[in-house]
Amino acid sequence: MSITDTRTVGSIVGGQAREDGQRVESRNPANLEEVVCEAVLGGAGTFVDACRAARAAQREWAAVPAPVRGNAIKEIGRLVEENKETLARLVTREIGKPHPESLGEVQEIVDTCDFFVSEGRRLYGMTVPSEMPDKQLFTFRNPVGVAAIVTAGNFPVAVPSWYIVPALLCGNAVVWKPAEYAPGLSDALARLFIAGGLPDGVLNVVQCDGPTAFEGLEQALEERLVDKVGFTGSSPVGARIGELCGRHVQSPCLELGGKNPLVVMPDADLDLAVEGSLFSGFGTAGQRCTSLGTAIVHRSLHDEFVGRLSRAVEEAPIGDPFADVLYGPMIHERFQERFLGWLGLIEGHHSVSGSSATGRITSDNPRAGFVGDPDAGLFCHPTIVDGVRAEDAIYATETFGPIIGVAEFDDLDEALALANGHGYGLSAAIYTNDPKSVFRFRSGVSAGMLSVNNSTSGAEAHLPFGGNGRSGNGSRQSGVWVLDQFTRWQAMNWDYAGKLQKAQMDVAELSGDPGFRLDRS
Ligand code: UN1
Repeated sequence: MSITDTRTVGSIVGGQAREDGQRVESRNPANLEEVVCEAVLGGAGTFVDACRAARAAQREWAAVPAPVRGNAIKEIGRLVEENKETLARLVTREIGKPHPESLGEVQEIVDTCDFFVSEGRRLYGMTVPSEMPDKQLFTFRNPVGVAAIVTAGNFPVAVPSWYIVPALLCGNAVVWKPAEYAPGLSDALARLFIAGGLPDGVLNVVQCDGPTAFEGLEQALEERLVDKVGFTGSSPVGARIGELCGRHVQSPCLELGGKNPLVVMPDADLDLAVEGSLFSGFGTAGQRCTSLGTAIVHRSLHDEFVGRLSRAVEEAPIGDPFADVLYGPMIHERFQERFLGWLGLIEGHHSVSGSSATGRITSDNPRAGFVGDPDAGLFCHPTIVDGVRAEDAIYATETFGPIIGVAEFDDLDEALALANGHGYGLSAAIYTNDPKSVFRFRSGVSAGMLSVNNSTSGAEAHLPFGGNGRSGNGSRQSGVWVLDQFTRWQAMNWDYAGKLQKAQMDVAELSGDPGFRLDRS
């Protein structure tokens, strides 16, 4: 059976399929006639049951030696790699990502598994000298327990793997609530994970909508069934999750929105900056948390930059995500409606360029060179808003979709003020060849991730990923940094002196005159 043979998809709780609940269809956003699968959405009770199943399975999983848990991750990575093309095709069918981007998304899971396989043979603690003789100090990483992971639909398999792979490797059990508009993908990924050798209950999947998951999480936290929450999604929902976790003295891992700046310095390679802006702003139809928000361009290059970028956007093919296009459809109707709402922010505001039309691409509101049938799916025109200033609503609003703003600056301090002023701090880019500008920008920008002469999106899978301010609470995913999300440090001291030694009080003195006395008389 192929991993994509899933006509009806339900939750997986303690290794059992749950097929009771409201039935919804998942449709191909590039061709709404095509039903990708049918999903059964569970209730808050399903979420709580999944947390119970995870709680019951976690201790035994934690007792499996970490290198053996690593072997399961190795097997999962191999299975994902073997199914790369099939899974990538499903990414394109279910959420409309252009096929090369979908392949990249699946590769990100493989890279994540590769990294954490060997982490199973590290998970290093330390041996630390004691201040007393015949005593040794140690640190150990312990699993946190049950991790509840809530993820978004724009990276329906890669971003979940950033949480689930390290969480499992560290000995936690997981309850995953994927985006309800990508159920075929979450089911396929979960089946690959389970086929990799996870015992029942170690990975549970709850297909449900956001408010239901929130209700379930509230109850599960109340019953002390969840020890860590991971959330990727919007800043307002992240704030609510942070509040809820705070009530239970927990700090969640929050990966939230962005309004990512791309600064073009006067010495920039303009072709490179235009190419980077095109990919950052319009790749995945602007539906990445790392998508370009505002290009902040030095006044001396502004007109040339806007002219070249507008031309590049005009000429870019848009449409069928299986064809060679810059971008395909919006992920889901909900994303399209929200995006069309944001377009209200620019009405009558500034000159709009990049395309003669805005809003939905249809046969009545066409785009030249569109690839495929625009009426079949959820396609939107690309929009460039010039003349953005710090006081404009669009400057501080994350507009998840194919739209970017352009602002001008005269000196680097002004560029930095524009890069930071909205309070988001996820990703930023600077185009320059001047090391002084690079390092002044690096230390001045609030973003957690920074590119020099590259786009705001496209983070590699083993560097810390995450943001500050409205973009997150400082938690980081990926690489060794995520281990601090899914383990807790335990300190141990071992005294073999055979008598009680008191820290700070029984500390041995150096014999003789220390010779360093400062005599104040
Ligand atoms: C996201 O949009 O939530 O850096 C994650 C990137 C991707 C991940 C984006 N590797 O654009």
